Amino acid sequence: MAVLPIVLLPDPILRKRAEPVERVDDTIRQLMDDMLETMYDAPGIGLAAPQIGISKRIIVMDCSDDEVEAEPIGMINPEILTSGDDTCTIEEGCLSIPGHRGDVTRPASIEVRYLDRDGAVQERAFDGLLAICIQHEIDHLNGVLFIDYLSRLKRDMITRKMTKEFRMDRG
Ligand code: GNR
Ligand code: NI
Repeated sequence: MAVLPIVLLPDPILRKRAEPVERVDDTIRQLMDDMLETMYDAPGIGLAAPQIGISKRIIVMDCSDDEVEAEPIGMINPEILTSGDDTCTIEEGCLSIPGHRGDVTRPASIEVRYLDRDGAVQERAFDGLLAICIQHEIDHLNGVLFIDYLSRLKRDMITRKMTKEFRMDRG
């Protein structure tokens, strides 16, 4: 297993639509293990493959609280089948936009179809923080970031700051 570097805004890979996985094999399973290790190391509650520079439709999450045992979930080619009518607003953050947060409103419950790490089709309903996290991660697969839901003023401010930091780090 390996902790991989996390790609930051404004890297253009974060704005690309990721490609579906055609075959779930050991390489994909290894990638999911590395993504989980990277996510736990960060630490974060979710990670999408584009965030480690790989434009494939793979996401991992763990929204269990610190007290209980880890509950890692990995999804390949996830699709939201239905969204509930109730919404939920929480302050989101993103490992690719460190130091910035903002309120985002999303459906509170969703039904998702995906392939698990054995390549088996799963259909499951989710609510609570996990439902929010899955939507945030699926957005990443579509080139969408949480700042896209904020006001233009706030989004532009965050983008400008991240771009400036990127230029400074590059020297
Ligand atoms: O670690 C994360 N926390 C978080 C908090 C609220 C809503 C979504 C998230 S996901 C984020 C990790 C991340 O950037 N995943 O793409
Ligand atoms: Ni994110």
